[in-house]
Amino acid sequence: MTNRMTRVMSAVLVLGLSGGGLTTPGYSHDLGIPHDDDPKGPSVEGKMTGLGQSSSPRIERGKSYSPPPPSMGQQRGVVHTLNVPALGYELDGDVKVFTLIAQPMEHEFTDGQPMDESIIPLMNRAFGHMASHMKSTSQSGVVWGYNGSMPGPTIEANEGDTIRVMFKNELPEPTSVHWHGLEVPNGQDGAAGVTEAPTPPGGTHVYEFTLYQSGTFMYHTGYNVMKQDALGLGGFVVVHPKSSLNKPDKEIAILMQEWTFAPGNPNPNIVSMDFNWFTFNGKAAPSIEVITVQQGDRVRLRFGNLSMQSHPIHIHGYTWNVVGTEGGPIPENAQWPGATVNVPPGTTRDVEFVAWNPGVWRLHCHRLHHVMNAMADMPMGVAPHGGMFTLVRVIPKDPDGVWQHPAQVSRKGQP
Ligand SMILES: [Cu+2]
Repeated sequence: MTNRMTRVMSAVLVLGLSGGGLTTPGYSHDLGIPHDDDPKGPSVEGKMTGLGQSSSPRIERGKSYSPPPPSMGQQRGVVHTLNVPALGYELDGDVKVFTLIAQPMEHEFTDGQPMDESIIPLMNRAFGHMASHMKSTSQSGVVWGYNGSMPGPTIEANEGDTIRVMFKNELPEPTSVHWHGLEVPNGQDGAAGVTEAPTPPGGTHVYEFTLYQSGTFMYHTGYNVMKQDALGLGGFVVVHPKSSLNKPDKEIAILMQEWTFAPGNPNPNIVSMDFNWFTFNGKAAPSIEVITVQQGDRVRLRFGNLSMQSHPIHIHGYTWNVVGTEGGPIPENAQWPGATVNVPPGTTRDVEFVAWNPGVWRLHCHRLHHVMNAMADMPMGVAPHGGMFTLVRVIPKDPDGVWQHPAQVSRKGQP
């Protein structure tokens, strides 16, 4: 925990315990974080801290949360979820067994430092007055995630697999896991209060079902959804098709969320509908990973939206095909081309393109205030910093090659 974060959290604790200021009910929502100077010692793993297994709304110091399960971070799949780990699994016979633990956590949305722009030629830099604005503000928050990650780690499996998810609730209130877009038996839907009882704090629940679809799906809380989704409880489920035709060379997943922060308050305001922070995979630019591919790669981008608004995601330099939704793959003759794909709330959109065009290209939400974020020290969206913004870097096969549009190449091939 950084000193700055410790100070922020100490302030929250003091205010929370005194019942003043920040702790309006349902807003600062009892997210206690122990101090590093707590007599019981610092918390497990630094980031995995919080309230312990209590349904009491009061802050309890010195409790800590489980470290991530040992299978975490074993990259078994092929999808790269920027800034977010994959969820490993263990096999029980043919069943892929995943462990998912819902927990409060501290999360850094951005450190505000300029992104590594070494990939951009020096002569393209901003200068003078503009350059002084290139640093964005930093922002950390107290959120709810899974296995120490917000959004949760990506679950990846194949069409036809049976998966079992061992779920544990380390939140201070009941929760459940809903499998968004997946055709599961009613009892596995995770709609707590309808198809199952919510899992209480400290409780466990086992989900098990077979995957009959392929595509990009999501998981998110199925209980007290407005609050728990707004605090970050979501992630991807990617199911690969049986067919190995047209397999992409690079697969990237990007989950979109939005937040309301008041200056100096690390607790997202979950009752506000006036969002001022916008994230890809829990990160705001300049802290979102750059997507790096080789020229000629077939690239699939999987977008998911767990926010309250649609996000039209735009790429420079390319026309992609929209090849999938949360309903699975779109038949080839029904796919549509574009350079912007709108991703409405609760949907996923897969796009694909062949990375023929070398260079460094912007990829961002085209609601332009979603690439700015509030409180960012930057001139009104001019600098490439803040919000839903990253770069696609296409490394040329031949750095000295002459730029050619594919139409030129195919024309040349004609008699
Ligand atoms: Cu947007």
